[in-house]
Amino acid sequence: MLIQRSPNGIELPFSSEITPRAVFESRRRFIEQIAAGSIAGASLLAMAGREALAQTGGNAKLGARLNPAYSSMDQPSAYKDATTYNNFYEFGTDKADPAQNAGTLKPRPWTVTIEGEVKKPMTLDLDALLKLAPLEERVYRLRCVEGWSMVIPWIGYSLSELIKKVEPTGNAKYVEFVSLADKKQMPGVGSRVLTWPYVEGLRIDEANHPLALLTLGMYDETLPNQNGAPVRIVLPWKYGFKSAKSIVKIRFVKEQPRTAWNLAAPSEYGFYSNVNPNVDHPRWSQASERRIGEDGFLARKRKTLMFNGYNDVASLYAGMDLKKFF
Ligand SMILES: Nc1nc2c(c(=O)[nH]1)N[C@H]1C(S)=C(S)[C@@H](COP(=O)(O)O)O[C@H]1N2
Ligand SMILES: [Mo]
Repeated sequence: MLIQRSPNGIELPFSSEITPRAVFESRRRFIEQIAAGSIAGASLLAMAGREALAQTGGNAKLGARLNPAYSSMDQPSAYKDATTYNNFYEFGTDKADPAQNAGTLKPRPWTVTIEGEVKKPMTLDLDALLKLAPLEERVYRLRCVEGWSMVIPWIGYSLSELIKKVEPTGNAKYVEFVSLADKKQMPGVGSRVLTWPYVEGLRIDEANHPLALLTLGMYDETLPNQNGAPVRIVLPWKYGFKSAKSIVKIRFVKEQPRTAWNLAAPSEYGFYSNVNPNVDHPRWSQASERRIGEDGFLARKRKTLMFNGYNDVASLYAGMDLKKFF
């Protein structure tokens, strides 16, 4: 491990084990912010000595370039945390279940069928998806409605790249994402916690927002099964459950899709599910959050930000009452 001295003399560990260029670039920007005095001392202390990026899973490398314009300065979560503390109910409801049980998922061969209100419906295999647009690394915060968050360097490209290819018709008002539901590969499918398949949805303008990421990897490797291999979406301004994993179908539709969580508990899970500290979930306050990995003696609750801090998306909801459309 290389130790680099920042402009104000604080020593930061440089992880050279993985994505050296991306790590270097993000740390350099981090250092610039420290120099500018815009990062609090507390977060600096919290990251000191941590080896968040030291260990990855050994999946195929993707060689993506960091997109600094769409990346958080927050310290990325440890790969270990991001891959052992998961929600993926197709593999069980405990946080440790997906890492334990998702070995039966077969992420190759895989196809995604794009259908509905489009001029060019198509079925793409994984290689076609990997080549559809240049892969970018984007360090996004992911906020779960249960009150925890992580910071993950995802790999993919804007979902809008795919949407362009299929040419939606004027009737395409919403986009529906359907996850795989195969009992043979997924021991949790058949349990009564949710209706299967897992379905999520977006309004078409939300789906076209550049932050919406069609995701094929993380930590510069292909996705681990428990994180939704081989392809998922990541919507950093929405609660984590909107980011459907292991997608097999993308449908362009006229009507607002009935999502799995909305069907299970309509009073708890609305369609929009934008991160909003002012609207509490009936069981969990949304005002603050616990960053996974920050549970040492320096642990502190972080204030949850409107749209999870991604204010770029605010114009999508101009004029909407976000307490009503939660
Ligand atoms: N198909 C499917 N997608 C899913 C889920 C799920 O149970 N099934 N859980 C969601 C929830 S609640 C969260 S918080 C995120 C977690 O993503 P991660 O495990 O990669 O952090 O995935 C979301 N996508
Ligand atoms: Mo979640």
